[in-house]
Amino acid sequence: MTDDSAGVRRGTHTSHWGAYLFEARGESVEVSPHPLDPAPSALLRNVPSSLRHRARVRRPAVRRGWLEHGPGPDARRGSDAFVEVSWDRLEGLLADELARIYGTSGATSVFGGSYGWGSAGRFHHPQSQVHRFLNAIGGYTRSSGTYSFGAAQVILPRVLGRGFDSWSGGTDWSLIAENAELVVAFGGLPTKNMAVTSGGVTRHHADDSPRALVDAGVDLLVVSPIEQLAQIGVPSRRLAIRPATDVALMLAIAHTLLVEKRHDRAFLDRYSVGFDEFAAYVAGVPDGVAKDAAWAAEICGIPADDIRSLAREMSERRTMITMTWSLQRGEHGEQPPWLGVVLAAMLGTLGSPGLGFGHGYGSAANMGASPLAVAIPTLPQGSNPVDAVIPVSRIADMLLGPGEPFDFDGRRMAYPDIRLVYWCGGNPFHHHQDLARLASAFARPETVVVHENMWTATARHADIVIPATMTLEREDIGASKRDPHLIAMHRAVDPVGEARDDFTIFGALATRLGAGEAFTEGRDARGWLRHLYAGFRTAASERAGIEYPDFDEFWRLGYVELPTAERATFLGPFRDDPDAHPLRTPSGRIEITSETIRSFGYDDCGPHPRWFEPVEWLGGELAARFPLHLVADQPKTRLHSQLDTGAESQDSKIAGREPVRMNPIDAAARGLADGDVVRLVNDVGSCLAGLVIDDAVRPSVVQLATGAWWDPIDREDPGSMCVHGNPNVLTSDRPTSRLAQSTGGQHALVEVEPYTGVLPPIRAYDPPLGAAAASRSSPAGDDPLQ
Ligand code: PGD
Repeated sequence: MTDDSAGVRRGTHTSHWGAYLFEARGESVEVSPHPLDPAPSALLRNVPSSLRHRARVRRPAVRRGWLEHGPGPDARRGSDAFVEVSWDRLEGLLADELARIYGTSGATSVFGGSYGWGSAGRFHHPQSQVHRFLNAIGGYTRSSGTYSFGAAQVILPRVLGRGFDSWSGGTDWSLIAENAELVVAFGGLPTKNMAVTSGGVTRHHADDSPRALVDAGVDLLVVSPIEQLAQIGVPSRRLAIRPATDVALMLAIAHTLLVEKRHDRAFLDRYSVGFDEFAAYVAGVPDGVAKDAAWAAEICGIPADDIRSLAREMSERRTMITMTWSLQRGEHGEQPPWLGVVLAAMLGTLGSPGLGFGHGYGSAANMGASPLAVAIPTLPQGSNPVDAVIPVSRIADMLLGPGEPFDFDGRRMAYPDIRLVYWCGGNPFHHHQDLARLASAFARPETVVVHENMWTATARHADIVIPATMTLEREDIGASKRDPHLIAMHRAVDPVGEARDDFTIFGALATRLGAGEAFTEGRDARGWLRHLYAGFRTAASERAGIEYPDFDEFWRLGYVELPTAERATFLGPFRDDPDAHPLRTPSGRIEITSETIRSFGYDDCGPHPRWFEPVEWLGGELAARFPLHLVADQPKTRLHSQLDTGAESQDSKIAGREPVRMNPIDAAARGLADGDVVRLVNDVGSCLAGLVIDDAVRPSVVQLATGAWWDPIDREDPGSMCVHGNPNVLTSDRPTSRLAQSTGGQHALVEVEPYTGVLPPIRAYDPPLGAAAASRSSPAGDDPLQ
């Protein structure tokens, strides 16, 4: 970090989408890729253009209705005006309200699940901060799992044992390149997702990873309704599958392997349990329906001969099966990863270097990267005395149905009665499904508190909005599992308006509530960075024998390198010796049929992988009215909804709307032209979007990424049309199954029609009434109601 005589401040920084250098002159900041990064992400462009955007939350703000009438359920959340208040008044109001709720309703009535990616720094990590704070003042109802891979997080530990999640143990890309002849990529390898990872990427390899496979002579077969690799010039074959039908295809592959005796019986006998019951199901014994190639062809739209040839090819060549997380983000999302494991077991390749199965390739940058030999620093969160937990995507069910029973991974539980919702570093009005329903759920609590950088739809739905700094306005340490650098995140600029760090805010609140020492442990932010770095340095020395420079030197250097451990093979130790390294399943083996899941008695999951017909798919009844399958995937021009305000995201919009891609055949059938503004509609809701005609998208499929900020045309009617293009007004809030209760947000059936009305303005980035006026003219703390 340097400050020159002309007042130019230079330093290093990082984000979920990459490390970078900055140069700050007064209020203006320029960023450039970090020299460590050979292929930096274009998402960096979003940073400087968002820093002083009008959407920033500049001052503490309280919703007018809450201030005037006190806490309580209120349907005006989302459309009400705000009143800006001084920090002192805000802290007083919030501390009193927290004391009241904890005193009258108890810690279980506080929902602090607060899901979201927030920012990349390890100390100012918003979720860690809010959890540590709530633990310090009495605890909270938490959430379990993620929107990224929540179904896999429940099913994989049932099939492969505790400890197997979708972040752990992935086989190294280089081992795949060295060992595989064929990669069958269910969901493909969308490199746009490989530009990001939670905590940051310092050496992007996104396009290179699939290219390196091809260069090594590996054949890539992409199974996806949307072409991906051809667009970046990587040769591959593609099966343009009907969305949400991969399970049928995989079952038919299993059928061919079975009837042609191409499955590895010895492997199955030694390493798995429950194959025979699954095989009987595939053969059609219990239901009279053989899951053969002809059966699957009708469902997934791939010719039966192609399915049979693929099964034969997979059994004859050294095959790696990869699967994106997106496949489990749909109805019955537990089935694809379970079946992926079963197919690799049938091929006898699970646990072989570079072969077998891998989940999450094409979903995040660090999948397939080598693990680190040292642990990265993280902020301890303390312990939570409250047991209450919900599956993360059941937030609307919980708020709408206190006391209602629900199932979750074998447990029968009841939703707690939530009085206060506390969110820090997430945007549920981006990430949740059926946003109109979510809005009605957010009307129920007595108080909603949100820390935000920006006036997102979530901030608008709060009663108390706390302006949080963005990372360039504070110091931190950036690091991610499986990324080879620890980055000093220098401060570039002073905070916008009166924004404060989440840590400072929580520290002040904790002090008012008598838990200041428990929360801060007597350290300020810099003290915590020194403390976390010292812990990392000691552990690296003691456990890995690596001597790192002291904090001051690290801070001066801007980064240190992190060594990688031996390249990993998923399930390698288990394959080498299943008795010495049994899986932590009841049988110690791969559970192709799970007696545990059978014992739960669910009719929508188990006891082995199966085809469940979804409600929303092109072969179902609903398709008669809504004949296009919407794939609502991750955006290419931003991370989730973050920095939708930025240049890279804004440049992709069409007439200010999020682009929706459609095959030319479907566009012609509807008389639509490239660049038209169109309306997507179904029974859940409707939105506008800007049309891109693109034959990379399969006929009858449209693709609209998540993350355009929700912008209902009538703020008082959350069910009204979103004028901007947020697909979560169209997705249903149906869980994957009673097992994982995860999100199915990737898919919805829709119709697309021309939009011929006058184009409504985009108001998503305008601060709400009260906040906007005050941020322009009123001095800090000018509170008309004080
Ligand atoms: P982000 O846009 O990353 O989305 O959902 P998530 O809530 O993580 O939200 C992070 C928020 O944190 C932003 O509003 C940002 O301004 C704020 N923030 C950033 N830094 C700070 C900070 O330092 N302090 C505070 N207080 N706030 C900060 C992502 C989720 O969406 C995920 S992970 C997935 S995989 C899901 N994907 C889909 C999908 O495929 N399809 C649909 N339909 N829906 C999805 N939703 C899910």
